[in-house]
Amino acid sequence: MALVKQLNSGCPLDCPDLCSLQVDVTVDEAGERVSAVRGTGENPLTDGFICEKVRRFPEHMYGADRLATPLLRTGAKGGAHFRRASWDEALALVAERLLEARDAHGGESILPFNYGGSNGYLTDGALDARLFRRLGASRCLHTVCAVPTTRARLGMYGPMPGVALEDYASASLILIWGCNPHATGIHLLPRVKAARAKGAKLVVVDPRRIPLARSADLHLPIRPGTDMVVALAIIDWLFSSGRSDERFLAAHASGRDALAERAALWPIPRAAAVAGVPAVDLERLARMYADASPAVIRCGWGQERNRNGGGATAAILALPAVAGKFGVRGGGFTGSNSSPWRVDKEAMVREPETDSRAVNMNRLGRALTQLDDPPVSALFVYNCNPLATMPNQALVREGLLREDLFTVVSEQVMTDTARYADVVLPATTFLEHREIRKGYGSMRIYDAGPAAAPFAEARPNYALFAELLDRTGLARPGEPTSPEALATALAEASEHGAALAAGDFAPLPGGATQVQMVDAFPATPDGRIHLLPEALEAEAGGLYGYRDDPATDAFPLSLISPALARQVSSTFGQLHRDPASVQIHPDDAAARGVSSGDAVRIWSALGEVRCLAKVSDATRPGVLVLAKGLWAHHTTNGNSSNALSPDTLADLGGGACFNDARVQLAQEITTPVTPREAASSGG
Ligand SMILES: Nc1nc2c(c(=O)[nH]1)N[C@H]1C(S)=C(S)[C@@H](COP(=O)(O)OP(=O)(O)OC[C@H]3O[C@@H](n4cnc5c(=O)[nH]c(N)nc54)[C@H](O)[C@@H]3O)O[C@H]1N2
Ligand SMILES: Nc1nc2c(c(=O)[nH]1)N[C@H]1C(S)=C(S)[C@@H](COP(=O)(O)OP(=O)(O)OC[C@H]3O[C@@H](n4cnc5c(=O)[nH]c(N)nc54)[C@H](O)[C@@H]3O)O[C@H]1N2
Ligand SMILES: [Mo]
Repeated sequence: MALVKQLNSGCPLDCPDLCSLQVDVTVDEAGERVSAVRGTGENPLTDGFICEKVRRFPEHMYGADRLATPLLRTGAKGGAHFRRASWDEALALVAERLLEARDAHGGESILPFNYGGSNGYLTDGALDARLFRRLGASRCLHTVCAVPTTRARLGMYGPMPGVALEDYASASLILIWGCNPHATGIHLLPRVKAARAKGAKLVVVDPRRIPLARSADLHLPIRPGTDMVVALAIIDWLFSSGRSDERFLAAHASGRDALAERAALWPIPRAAAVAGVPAVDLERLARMYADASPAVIRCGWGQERNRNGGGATAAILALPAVAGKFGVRGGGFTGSNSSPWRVDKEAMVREPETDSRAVNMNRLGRALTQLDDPPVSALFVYNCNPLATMPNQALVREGLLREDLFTVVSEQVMTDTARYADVVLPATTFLEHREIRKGYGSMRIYDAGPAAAPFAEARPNYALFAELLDRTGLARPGEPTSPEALATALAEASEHGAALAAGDFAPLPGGATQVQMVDAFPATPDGRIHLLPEALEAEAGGLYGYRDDPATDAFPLSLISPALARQVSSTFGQLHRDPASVQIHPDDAAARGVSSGDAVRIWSALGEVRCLAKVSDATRPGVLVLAKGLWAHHTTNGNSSNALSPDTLADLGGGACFNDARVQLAQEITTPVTPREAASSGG
């Protein structure tokens, strides 16, 4: 095995940080292969260290589950019996079935289903959009993640950059709210550590004792879905104790009085009772926040995934305006998507958006089983593993089992979703194709060519969709189709095209570490901060209106499903085989006679999960924790936390309610095995 080259690249996986990478490529009898992936200093934020997951990326590329050739279904739906096929045969079939669906039932009978698999510009929302728009397909609304948080942030501040993660080192109070950087964005951690070494205080608002909470000055383990009233109570305290920054509000904000009025419904004792935390702790948080400067809020995603998620995020993002925390390095907020790159993808698509039927992706199960006029007859999944990651898993599975549904899955590995496909098409990874990507925590952008040859017959999405445009007769001469032409079109049309063309981890024009209200300003139409934007008020049917806990006597426990450190959503789940455990508080475990290691079942009206129990006081009483992104092989009955996640929607943006499940848990009843049976079944 000889090392042939070392190349620079960037990680496009769905994570805020955007690591700069160096990749070793070696050659042996199997051909050219990536043998090692490590961090570099090219992106100063990620500064030479990367997560365990991506260091193991060669195992994802060359492991037993990697897809080598196109596959056609031979057995029953979902049985994963396939035969190999040539690209020519597979693409001819897919093109024929897409046209047949359109001609027989109308374009809307086709549903493209995609998300941020790898968050790249060239592999998502480019030629795929051109193809599906020209087919008149239903539109997939990309609501699964960060939509309530984005709606709130844009409505209040417009696309104003967030506090750069590097600048956390300058803060004297860091408030981590609904975010777990140890699992989901590790490059914030050295900055938190640096700030603390200089005496900064750390506060965590999270139902769980996440790793950062162990050393925090204050941890508020609130009930899931109560963030809105917690933030409103702090706002009320700031107003009523004379700690609001009235000069700042008068100069820069609208909606001050309306916000104060809504917050006045939530004095600290009332909010604390609803959130299930001591009122003294909530008041301590309000006081610490008022006293500290620079004070920064890292507002994550955990608080958005419930019925109150949009209003919760809006109330959290109102805090720095009310308390006057902007205008200093290390002061302000960082939201779910903090780098407002203005990149015009339409220049690549070259086909206007249609007004065809919109399908909220959080309701895939309903779309496949309940939509008519026309029903979905062709489903095309790429950059996504919906059976593992979308709510109401039983309904998604029921849909995928429909005999009259033609399902195409373009994938890198044999995922749970791919097992239900009629046609599986092998896709390249980011190290095998060109990709352009921005960070959503890192204020940088990069453009990297392929590091190694594609594995076996895998093809990049841009090649797949260019070929399908040709085969369906929907291609037009002179349009950009190659990655080079797409990249040029993107750079030429974009406001930030120069940075894009510069490629190598170029910073946001204006700098990678802009100070809010000094270098970066609200980018709303009137340049002001809107504390109660009319559009959000209308959409939420009353912003900041708290919707009660949906728990019932039958289903009294909350189930939340946070990220794992070892996976990115479901990506890499094929590399882990150990059984999943649900975390349960000792009080809840004792009431049910459950001990660590016991087999348990968790159920609701939607479904059931069978897995192991882990008794731990890292979660609060009444709250169960079962990770997101699990695969069928991680649980005893093949269901994941999404078998229990409702397909109800958040108050803004049609967002997902993964952290709003209400369930019951009991020991799994297994028929006791008698010693005689055990002896005779041996061997
Ligand atoms: N390793 C890894 N990295 C990732 C990902 C991954 O899956 N794995 N996913 C990427 C993606 S797609 C995203 S969106 C981000 C997500 O990044 P994070 O938001 O950090 O991830 P989560 O684990 O979903 O949620 C964060 C925390 O919210 C808490 N939480 C749950 N419900 C509530 C609530 O009602 N209120 C409050 N205050 N907290 C609550 C959870 O206990 C959890 O600790 O991470 C990205 N990075
Ligand atoms: N219970 C619960 N469920 C959740 C969440 C939660 O908090 N709780 N979080 C939600 C969130 S935040 C998110 S973002 C979603 C993510 O859910 P998904 O969007 O389904 O993301 P992944 O599970 O990472 O799956 C992405 C797939 O795309 C494939 N892929 C990557 N690059 C390419 C490519 O270039 N071409 C093709 N064809 N395929 C590619 C990968 O192999 C992988 O299988 O999960 C959601 N699901
Ligand atoms: Mo996400």
